[in-house]
Amino acid sequence: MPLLAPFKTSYGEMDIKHLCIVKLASEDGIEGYGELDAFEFPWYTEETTETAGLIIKDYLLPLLKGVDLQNPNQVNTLFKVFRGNEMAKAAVETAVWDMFAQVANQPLATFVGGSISNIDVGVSIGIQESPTILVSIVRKYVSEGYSRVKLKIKPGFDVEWVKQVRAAFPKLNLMVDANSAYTRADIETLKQLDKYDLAMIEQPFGPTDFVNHAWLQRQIATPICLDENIRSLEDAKQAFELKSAKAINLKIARVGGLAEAIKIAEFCAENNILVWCGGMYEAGIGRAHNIALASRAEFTFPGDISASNRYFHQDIIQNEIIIDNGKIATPANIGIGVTVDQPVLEGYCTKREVIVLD
Ligand code: OSB
Ligand code: MG
Repeated sequence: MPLLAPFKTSYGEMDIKHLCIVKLASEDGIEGYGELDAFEFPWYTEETTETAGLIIKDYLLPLLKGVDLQNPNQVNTLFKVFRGNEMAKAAVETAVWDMFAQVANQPLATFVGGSISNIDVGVSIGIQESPTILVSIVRKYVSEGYSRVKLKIKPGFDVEWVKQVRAAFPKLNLMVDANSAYTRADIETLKQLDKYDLAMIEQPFGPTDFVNHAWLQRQIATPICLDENIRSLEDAKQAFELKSAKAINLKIARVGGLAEAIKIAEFCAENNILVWCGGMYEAGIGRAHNIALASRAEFTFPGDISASNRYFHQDIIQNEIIIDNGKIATPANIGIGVTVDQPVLEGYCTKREVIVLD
């Protein structure tokens, strides 16, 4: 799916979102949908659309063969025999959750323990050429109702950009995300960013670096939020023990699915770590899964859950996700609660594979 505008992070620029949609069907006719979050290139984690597709087909789906699932949480346990590949696992696991919610005759949000029917939403804005352009883009999203704004930063595109946005919007719930672009040598820049009343600084250092994040957190007042570092509940516990972060950007796909995500959300709430729902430019199916998770009571900070039209000309679901009065309504229909627009999906489709587990 082409993105409305290229999105630039410290990793690079993206203008097309490669999608892989997983549709599971049971013998008794129940269908569940999951969306793979991996990108074309392995810059956020090691996975790509291609590698995850292969892992799903050759390793994960065979694990479900002949298993009489009683509970969607079993999938997380079954998949633990294989290391990593969290996004591939999540694409399948979330489809199983959709099926079980339908069997329970509940919206997925209710089924996963959610209770918030209108969620606050935030927007993530890519790196812009100049602070002036950035300020005008922020203004557009604020006028659309986004109640929190995240700015992507990298060295050379940071303090001045943040300074000008803060000057234009003194009260805005504002934060930055570096996607691992800084090192200890950048401490002076990071201390400068500490002056702009940011809600948090997301992932300044390397993707497996707990120690240096703790080192930085001791020197700045702004909470550090970890994204890339947190791939499991164990990682969240490690961040807590080492005091590497005060917040976690929780993405279903990065932690291997909804079961692990729920455990992490519970751990964060119990240990006073701010947890919120991140995004990966999902199309409608992944977006619906994110909304279900974010409807749980632990999610008190607006997530990177924007409307369908923030990224796409046309989403793959019939009623696109919209913002109304600054909020997104949790779908009330059973399962993921959105209906896949088959002709639109077909229109984007370049390859289809049918796998029969018998
Ligand atoms: O770091 O949170 C991130 C998108 C792709 C990969 C990593 C990240 C992001 C975003 C966009 O920030 C979030 C969204 O709006 O979906
Ligand atoms: Mg991030």
